[in-house]
Amino acid sequence: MTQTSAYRVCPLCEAGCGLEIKLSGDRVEKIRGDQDHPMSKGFCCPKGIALKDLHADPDRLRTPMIKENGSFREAGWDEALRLVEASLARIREESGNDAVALYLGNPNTHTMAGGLFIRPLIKALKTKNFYSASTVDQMPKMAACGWIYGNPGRIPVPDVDHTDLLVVFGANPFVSNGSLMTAPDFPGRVRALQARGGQMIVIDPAETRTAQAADRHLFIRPGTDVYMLCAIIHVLFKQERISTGHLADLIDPVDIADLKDAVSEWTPAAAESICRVPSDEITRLARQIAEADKCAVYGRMGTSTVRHGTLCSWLIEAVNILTGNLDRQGGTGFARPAHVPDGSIPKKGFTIGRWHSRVSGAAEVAGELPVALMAEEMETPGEGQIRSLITIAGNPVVAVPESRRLDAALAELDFMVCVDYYINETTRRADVILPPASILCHGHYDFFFHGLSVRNFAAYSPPVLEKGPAEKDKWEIVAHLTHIASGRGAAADPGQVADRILDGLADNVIRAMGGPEKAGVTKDDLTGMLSGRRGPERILDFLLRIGPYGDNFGLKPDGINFDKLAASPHGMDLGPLSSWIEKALATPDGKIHLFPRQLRGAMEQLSTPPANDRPEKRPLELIGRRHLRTNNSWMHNIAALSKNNPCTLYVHPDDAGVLGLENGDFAEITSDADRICAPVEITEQIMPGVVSLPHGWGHDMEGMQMRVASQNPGVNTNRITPGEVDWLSATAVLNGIPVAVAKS
Ligand SMILES: Nc1nc2c(c(=O)[nH]1)N[C@H]1C(S)=C(S)[C@@H](COP(=O)(O)OP(=O)(O)OC[C@H]3O[C@@H](n4cnc5c(=O)[nH]c(N)nc54)[C@H](O)[C@@H]3O)O[C@H]1N2
Ligand SMILES: Nc1nc2c(c(=O)[nH]1)N[C@H]1C(S)=C(S)[C@@H](COP(=O)(O)OP(=O)(O)OC[C@H]3O[C@@H](n4cnc5c(=O)[nH]c(N)nc54)[C@H](O)[C@@H]3O)O[C@H]1N2
Ligand code: SF4
Ligand SMILES: [Mo]
Repeated sequence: MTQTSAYRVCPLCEAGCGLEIKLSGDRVEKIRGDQDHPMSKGFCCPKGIALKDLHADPDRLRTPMIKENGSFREAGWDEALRLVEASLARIREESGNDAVALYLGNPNTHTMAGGLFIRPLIKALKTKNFYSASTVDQMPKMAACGWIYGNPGRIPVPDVDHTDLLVVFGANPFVSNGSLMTAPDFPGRVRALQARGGQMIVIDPAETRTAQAADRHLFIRPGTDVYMLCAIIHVLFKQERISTGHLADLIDPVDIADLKDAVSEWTPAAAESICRVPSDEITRLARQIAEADKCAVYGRMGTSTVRHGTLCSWLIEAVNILTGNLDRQGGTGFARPAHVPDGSIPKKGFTIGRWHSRVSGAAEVAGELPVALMAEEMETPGEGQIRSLITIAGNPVVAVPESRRLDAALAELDFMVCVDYYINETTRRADVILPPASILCHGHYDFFFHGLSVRNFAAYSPPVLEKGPAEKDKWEIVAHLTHIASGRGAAADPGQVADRILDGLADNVIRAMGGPEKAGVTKDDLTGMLSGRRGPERILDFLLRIGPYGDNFGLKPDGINFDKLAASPHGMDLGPLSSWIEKALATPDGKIHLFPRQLRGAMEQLSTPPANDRPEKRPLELIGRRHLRTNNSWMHNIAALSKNNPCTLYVHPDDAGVLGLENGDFAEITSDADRICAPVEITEQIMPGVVSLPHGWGHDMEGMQMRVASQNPGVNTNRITPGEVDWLSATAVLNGIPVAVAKS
């Protein structure tokens, strides 16, 4: 049979590597990095290669499943969707719209369905109970950027390819391949930075692969970056190193003065006593940041999912702003994605707390409530109690704190429907599972990550293989759920949801042009010019045409549109990040809000933790870690990835000595939430007083159907994560959990 090559962007992580997929007919022979992809240039990781195995995995669901008498049976789409319709209608009728909750997992951000079709579903559900993986992840950064720049989607990325000094707080891009930063082959980019005389400095309680490649690594006690960042800003002020440069006119001088006051107590010595980073190292780092011609400070999970995650995320932006590195080549900048027209983000600013969670009164942030508090909303009787859950591409039983409690709450729900590939820890609780077609059968465009790219770039990947006649595209399933939620019913045509999205976009454009008469075109004229199949592709064509590089429906013939993008199998390079802060800002006054009023109270309350805040009962602090061959919880069913990928507890030799632990011993790890056991790995790659355990494990729950994963189940670290929340951004504290460790 003749061999062909297809090209596709990998949707597994934010790096978005180009892949070359070798096919014999419709059989996938081999996957490797696409040498001609302008961003990844042939780089890919073992997970991208394993898309072949994911496609072939016999445990991956091919048809909807319905639970009957406690076990799943295969069902047709009509039957499954009708059951969803009847069940949701009954629950909403009896208990109101808030009784139906929605949880969205991480892979939604990696699909066209997630980029375009989720919003109509949320609108149709009319529920306050909307949750996602964002509140166990990046919401602190979104909230901080929302307040500073006016919109939670306006997140600057480090210009890794041009910087002289990259300072990384709490991220491990050598393993995660980058987050809120699309930079495929991050190790290669760092090598290039070092080759041009630049440096990378890493601040992390673990000596990660990123730390090992760094020019300097500073161990820091978990959860204390906020104090170190305050001390860095303290030094910048003290040594008169504030230099906002081209940003000066955009910043209120009062904000600068107030920030100076706010950090006045936080000397490097004061920070050292909490962070355990030597004060002269803090001073030296502050000076280096100030003296570097181009510097980018970047933070991720280790500065988000911690006690003061929102403050940390804000202070990192503040350092970049105060040194004039924001919106500057080699500093940090806003990507300018091809599908987001300039001016389409309203200059409204960002507010939280438009509603509150029923039980704990947590403020809504970017439309979401804290997923760490979802269980209590299920458990607590009364009006608004969650009786039903829809999950799309998520595994909250593994991803979310107090996971046993959440699992028990799921078992009590009246009805649960999951859109997912597997019967896993979460979906085993479902009444109906709706599986999308294989990843290789979907078209792809990175609606989220092109906006977080270290270089402007666009790629559309057509489906590599045709889906089967009885399979559904991801967007079709979400559109069916939207029809169900809006009362149009399970049988309604999913394409209508796509048409309605397009109609809304065209309406907006015509309105912005002063109405059809003034514009000289109608919305039908515009939509009539579109290309691509009905569904996300046509919507993408519309957005590309009105976007910053677009053909403007023919007015700019050199501009791009869907056909041009689709004719570029390796994607289109749209150039380096460039300065466009004035257009990018979405604050009502068009300024940078350096010291947002929403954060002032929290800054005032930032008190020194007591000197001995490690209670005897819980003398160690637990953090997480990622492994190159994992993708949160769901790639452990691929044999090629589950090899050499152990779920062990890292313990420093000093602590192991005190605890009498040896390599391979089983340790009991106890927190205020629960107790779990894991094998010990003694290593100097973790600082004394800190232990680490990866997340995404615990595949031994009854009723799962993931045969490979269940053979090497590991343990779910979130069983011992308490439900602590950083209220400013609704986000869970996942790192720095006080624990006791003992030989089991
Ligand atoms: N291989 C692989 N890649 C992935 C994923 C995966 O599961 N596996 N998941 C993807 C997802 S969903 C995301 S969000 C990204 C995350 O991407 P990253 O944030 O780059 O990945 P993490 O490994 O979580 O890195 C967090 C780092 O913070 C450190 N840390 C913990 N606590 C603290 C602290 O208090 N202060 C400081 N300074 N550091 C701290 C940890 O030791 C760790 O090295 O990765 C993505 N990529
Ligand atoms: N302790 C601790 N907990 C953590 C973290 C940590 O660092 N430490 N990291 C947190 C982070 S950053 C994240 S993002 C969350 C992840 O939390 P989740 O997103 O809830 O969990 P995942 O493990 O990513 O599960 C994704 C699910 O989607 C399914 N799936 C994959 N692709 C698709 C698709 O295209 N469509 C559909 N419908 N389903 C699909 C998979 O089978 C899997 O069931 O975990 C968080 N939890
Ligand atoms: S680094 Fe991320 S995008 Fe690239 S191949 Fe691996 S999983 Fe896919
Ligand atoms: Mo994440």
